[in-house]
Amino acid sequence: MSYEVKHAALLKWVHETAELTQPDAIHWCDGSQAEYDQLMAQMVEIGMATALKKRPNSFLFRSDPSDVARVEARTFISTTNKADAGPTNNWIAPDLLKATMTDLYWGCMKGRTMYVIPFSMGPLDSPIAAIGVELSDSPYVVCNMRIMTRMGKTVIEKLGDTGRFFPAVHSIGSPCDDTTINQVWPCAEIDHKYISHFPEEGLIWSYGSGYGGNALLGKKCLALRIASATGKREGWMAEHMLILRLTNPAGRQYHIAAAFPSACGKTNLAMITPTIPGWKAECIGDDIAWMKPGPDGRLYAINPEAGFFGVAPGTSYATNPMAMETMKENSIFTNTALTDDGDVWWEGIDGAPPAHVIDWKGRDWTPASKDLAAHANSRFTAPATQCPIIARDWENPLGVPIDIFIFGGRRASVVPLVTESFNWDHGVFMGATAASETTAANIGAVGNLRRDPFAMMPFCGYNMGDYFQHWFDMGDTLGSNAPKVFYVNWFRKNTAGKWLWPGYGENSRVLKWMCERLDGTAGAVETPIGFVPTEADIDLNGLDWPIDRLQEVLKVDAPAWLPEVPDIAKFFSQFGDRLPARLTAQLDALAARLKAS
Ligand code: GTP
Ligand code: SPV
Ligand code: MN
Repeated sequence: MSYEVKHAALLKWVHETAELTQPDAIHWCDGSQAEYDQLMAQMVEIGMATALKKRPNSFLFRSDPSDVARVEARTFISTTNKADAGPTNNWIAPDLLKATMTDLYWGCMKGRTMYVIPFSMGPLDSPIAAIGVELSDSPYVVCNMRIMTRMGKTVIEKLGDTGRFFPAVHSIGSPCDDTTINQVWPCAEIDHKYISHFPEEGLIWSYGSGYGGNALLGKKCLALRIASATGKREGWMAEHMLILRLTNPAGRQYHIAAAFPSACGKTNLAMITPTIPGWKAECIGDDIAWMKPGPDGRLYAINPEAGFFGVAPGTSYATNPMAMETMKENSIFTNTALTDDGDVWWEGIDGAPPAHVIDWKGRDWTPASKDLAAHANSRFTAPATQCPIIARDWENPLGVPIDIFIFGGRRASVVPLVTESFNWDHGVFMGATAASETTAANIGAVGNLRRDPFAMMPFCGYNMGDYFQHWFDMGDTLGSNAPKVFYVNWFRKNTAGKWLWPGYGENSRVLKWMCERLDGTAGAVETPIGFVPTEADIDLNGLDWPIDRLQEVLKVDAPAWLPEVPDIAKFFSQFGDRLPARLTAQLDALAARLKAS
């Protein structure tokens, strides 16, 4: 141990967990570069990581082919009463879940090292930040946590003798023995994976997976599931949102927080390179926002993370140049392909496909191969500080005041490019009824349309009906300071299956319209679903795109919207008496407007 730990409760918990899991050694992480380098060298040595010749201090990992994404079906919100987890979460009673997992944890770290990973979500000096300690038997997790959070010795110092921390236990669920010693990515089979949350005690237990949100417990487990439940109790919000600052040519700043489901465009919007001259974007966060009302009555947001764990496929200098620059060095790549000259490659990256790569399963791949070279949920882990457009004050402990909320999703049909809500209640209704096609960010079917309210379906740590009410309560608290709410769909397609909107940097045209709506300088038409711009209201200067597609992407097709009403009613019905009456009123009003149109 390179530092002294005086926190009795922390020491007790670490030693109890070690007695249960039986690791060969305990390593208290200091968060230093030397520690990171040494762990990476060990992982290269055993064949788990490949050093990338083309990118300084960067490494490629290939996971087990079964362990490639979050596992929603194995994610649990364990509250005393089932109703408090709500109909959209998996629930097991705390006693039973703990008994089951204690059996699994017994001896599960034999032959391995247990790493103690102290981390802070949010800048250490922020009043909004929270400290967690993750115990993990995965050195890959340690290295990722060092990029994604503020990790190590400084956190222990901040905790002192008695500081509050959220305990989080993680095991890949595979002791090191004769049968597993040669596995580069050991993990448990799907039925033995458990991503468990005990929001009443602020406790996280994860078992069986080494990937992403299942294993980096500061992210989805603490900063969304546990934090959303805490925020409900304490009057603040933890949301699956990017945070971005837009500055117009006159120098006026707008702060935008946007919630899109997993793999639906947050990282891309967070780092947008606007195509309209004179507009500037700065990134504050790409996945999670913690927001509290400030002394002036406005809503202030911080990014609790310190890095990006972003989707690789589709990322290129053409679509997201700022992400490409961010991951030039000091980055971790997981499940991308490897080129012959020692760089990473994925579908959608710039240039023609190379004649040969090693695919994410470690096999030879050529452009003639039928399979994807990179897994659809392959990711890069990169420090936020390396983003060329990271806001200079992105670590401001007080956060930034949010002007605009955007909800959205991936929908091939029905939903237009952009809609402005009539008012706060209507905005909450838009968030609560958001629907999106499922993506590879979760293990399961891809492309199925499902309701994903506020992009929080997989991340809400309590009853989603109560969460809806929390949104109304926050609006009541904020009053006229509440952000204006919009809904977007970058993903509408025509009958030939072509995108109706170019997306990426061109999304700045939509953001500009939103800012001008805030200022009262842009026009819109009133439709049954909200205010929608006409072609004349959006700045299309210099946009080279077929005009018929632009008309199509803005269209509100009332008959196509009608079936949404019973579908939403059915979705709402599962919440029973936990559904706020204000949402039912919104649904009735939508139905009436559609009928009248
Ligand atoms: P998580 O990290 O899973 O929460 O996802 P995210 O919301 O940050 O998603 P991300 O920005 O990484 O985008 C996922 C995929 O959508 C990538 O393949 C992007 O290239 C693609 N994408 C993002 N924005 C757009 C857009 O405006 N239009 C189109 N057509 N695709 C987009
Ligand atoms: C998501 O799935 O929304 C992610 C990736 O941001 S993971 O960290 O794996 O949850
Ligand atoms: Mn996410």
